[in-house]
Amino acid sequence: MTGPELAEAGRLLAAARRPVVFTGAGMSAESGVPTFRDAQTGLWQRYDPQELATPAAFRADPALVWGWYEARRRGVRRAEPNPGHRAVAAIAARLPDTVVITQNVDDLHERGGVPAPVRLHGSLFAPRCSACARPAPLPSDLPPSADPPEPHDGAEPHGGAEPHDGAEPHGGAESHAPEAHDGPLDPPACADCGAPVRPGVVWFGEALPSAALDAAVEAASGCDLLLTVGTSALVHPAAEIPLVAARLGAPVVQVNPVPTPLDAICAVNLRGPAGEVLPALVRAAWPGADAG
Ligand code: BV8
Ligand code: ZN
Repeated sequence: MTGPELAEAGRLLAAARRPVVFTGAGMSAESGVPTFRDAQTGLWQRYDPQELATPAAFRADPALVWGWYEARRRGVRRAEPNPGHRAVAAIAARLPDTVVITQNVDDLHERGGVPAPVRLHGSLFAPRCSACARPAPLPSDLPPSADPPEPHDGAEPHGGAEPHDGAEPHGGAESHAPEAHDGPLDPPACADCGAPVRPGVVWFGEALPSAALDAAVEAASGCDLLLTVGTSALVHPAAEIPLVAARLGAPVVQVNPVPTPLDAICAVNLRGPAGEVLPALVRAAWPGADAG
């Protein structure tokens, strides 16, 4: 990507001291993590994500919803941060007052070099009890001494037993049970109260974590540039964060291959994929810089 828009966006970034980088699912698209707009795959294509991501869906069918999140968590585990994630880390490394705010529940910002993004919608890696909110271990993180997963085809438990599908034994319990199973999966029970464990994400109809929302509004209110990357800006209250920055006079630069409701408030709209545009933007701001 080149051209006057990129040069202008580069100028705005080079002049910034307190930038906010606000990201959505498009940020991780080039890492192979489907966006909410993308069609779901396999069993899940029968379901609308906005219906599955609700307390009502979990109450109605905990195994279906837990299975969906386990499938997404496995997908993210197999994914790698893309050059866009690394460019965001390069901006934060160069400008220490950068605040990264994400709607994503994957951990690719952290793995891409941004240690503590503000997480508006939670994480796939922070399960907790659906009743007492006690943090729960990730199924795959169960210590080896924990009782082995239920044999699901009458074969011996996995540890040391014959491979159950004739193939080489997979490495470790995690890659076994969850890998083989891409459907409904009973959520573990809370070690304290026995209630089902739920994913540590914010479901539709649920309030955002107040600390994260407050930190996001504060950062957007005090920023001197807001970079919005890969969001359709349709989910609230997250979609209001770029508006807070614009209302207080900060320039907003958007990275998205297609127009969104944010176009009108943006000083510059960079039409392209984050994995290509963000490294180019870092180089436009700081020629010769390592874009991560
Ligand atoms: C609440 C976690 C009340 C779970 C998520 C005001 C107006 C209208 C509706 C509402 C409103 N206020 C509240 C609502 C209701 C609702 C809402 O916003 N509904 C929408 C759909 C109309 N909001 C809520 O329910 C919120 N809670 O309001 O609670 C309350 C208050 C107090 C007390 C009690 C209750 C909670 C919302 C959070 C829901 N959880 N995620 C999970 O992930 O499973 S939202 C989830 O969807 C994501 O986190 C993300 O936020 C959203 C998806 O949006 P995007 O990230 O933007 O992704 P999308 O797929 O849409 O678009 C991708 C974009 O990337 C596209 O533009 C595409 O062009 C672009 N792209 C693609 N490839 C690339 C790219 N860009 C760059 N590079 C590429 N390569
Ligand atoms: Zn509990």
